[in-house]
Amino acid sequence: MNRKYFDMTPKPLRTTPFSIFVDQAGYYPDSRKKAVIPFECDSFDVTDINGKVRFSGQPVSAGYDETSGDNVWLADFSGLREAGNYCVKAGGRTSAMFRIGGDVYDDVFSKTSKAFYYLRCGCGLDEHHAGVWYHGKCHTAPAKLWDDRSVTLDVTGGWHDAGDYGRYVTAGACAAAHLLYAFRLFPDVFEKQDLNIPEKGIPDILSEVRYELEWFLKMQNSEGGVYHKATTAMHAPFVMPEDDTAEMFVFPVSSMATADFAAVCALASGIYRAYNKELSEKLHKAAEKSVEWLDKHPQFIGFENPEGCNTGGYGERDDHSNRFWAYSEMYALTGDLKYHEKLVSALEADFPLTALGYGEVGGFGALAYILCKQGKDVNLLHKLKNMFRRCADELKKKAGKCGYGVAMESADYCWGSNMGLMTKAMIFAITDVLFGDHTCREYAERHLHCLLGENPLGISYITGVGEFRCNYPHLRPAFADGVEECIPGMVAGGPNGHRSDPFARTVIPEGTPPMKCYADDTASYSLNEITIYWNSPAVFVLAYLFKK
Ligand code: 9MR
Ligand code: ZN
Repeated sequence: MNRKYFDMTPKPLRTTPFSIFVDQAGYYPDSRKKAVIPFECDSFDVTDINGKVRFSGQPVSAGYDETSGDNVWLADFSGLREAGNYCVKAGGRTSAMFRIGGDVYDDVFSKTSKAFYYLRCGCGLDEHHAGVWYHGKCHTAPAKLWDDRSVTLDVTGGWHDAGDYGRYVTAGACAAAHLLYAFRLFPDVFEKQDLNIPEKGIPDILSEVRYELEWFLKMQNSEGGVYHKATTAMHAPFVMPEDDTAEMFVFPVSSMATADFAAVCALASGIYRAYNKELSEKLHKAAEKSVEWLDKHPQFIGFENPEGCNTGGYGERDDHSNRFWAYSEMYALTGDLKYHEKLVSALEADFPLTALGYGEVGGFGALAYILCKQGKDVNLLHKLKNMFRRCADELKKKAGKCGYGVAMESADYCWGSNMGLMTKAMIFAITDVLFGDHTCREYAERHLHCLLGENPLGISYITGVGEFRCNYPHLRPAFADGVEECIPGMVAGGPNGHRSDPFARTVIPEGTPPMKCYADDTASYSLNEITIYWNSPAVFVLAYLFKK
């Protein structure tokens, strides 16, 4: 079967067969464990796979939850610590099967980390490493500069951004930064990880990120400016990547791409120094060249799609946070005071200092400064650290108001809401690391539980993980490969109250509570696409929670 043609006819929505909601990957033995029950009942049981009752309790009301539109009750079974497979049962209804054990996140950590390999562009995926999801070499032809078609460039490599085959520098820098900071803060959990990828010798996650870094390096021009993106003019049809043979273009330099490039190359230079000196030096020089470009071009150079192009824009309104991030990473790498001056003056602009996104990147710049070994201005250090603590405190309050224990308000359910869910969990992880506030761990776990099925749709938002999981993301190869089981480890964008595509508006009635505005259907790009920077924060959170 080769389903080459994409069918937008609404299909009946698959709905969860479960009415009690749990993390379908499971729970650590010593963690708090709470199933969410959206109906009133007097008691609940936790049964093992032979149907034997292993724990019983009384659900506690958590009141009305605005984001799901339900009254919810919590079934706390934290007292059950024995490893095994279980279900929660109440009022004649049941949850999905889940496990309790010390290794419950091994599989999902491995799959979400491996997802980047499946998105590699330009190399082809062989059966040995990709299993049934192998495919041919894609996007290998030379690209043309959009603004001067007489110039051809080699920009092969890197990861496909998402469900589309575009490659965008700011989006890639964000994903790489999540992964590199995860490695930096939790190196042990990556040292042992075996992702079955072609490269050997250094931790697999670093080989994987290197694949993206090598592509970044090709996106820098001779003056140090960095091209914003490499894509075809229009999004490809739903074909395999090797069948997307439309002409590839390289779009103009933006100051955001240049700054993010400098930042991530500087960050990577420091990390790869211990593994590959040559690469580390190459990254250092490239970063330096791009910050020089930034100095020469103090004005903001944004990006908007030119006429005749409909691929991703990733436009930003300003580049303040990007410049701050670049100077902060350069200072962290070199200790050169000229970068300290520049990062301090970049801070005169007003932007969020805990943001870990693809547009607002202030949190990465803050982390660079906080974690670096160079001399620091103590007041600035405290200010930046306390931003994370204050943010975590705010998020704890919000999480307390939500029946599912996540710091998500109605407005947070926008396009790619699962990124918000995971970057909030990152804030908890970072606050735990910086302040030793271990209460953060339980909050981060609840955010992960929500992603993995403890949500009002009872669905795991990660392909290949959980008994009832998304399987039909808006992801070209997953559609075109004819394989029923989706490429595993991909995080779906998730619920989006705005229902920002025609399919979503057709199948999800207006007024649906935002946490329920989701459909596992290829047609819905605003609910069910995948992207590298929705996967990467999940990897960060899993690395934090991972138990050795
Ligand atoms: O992730 C982006 C989301 O936050 C925006 O709301 C949306 C609309 O501008 O665009 C998303 O980014 C898409 C990008 O432009 C192209 N590749 C797929 C991305 C995910 O949908
Ligand atoms: Zn490709």
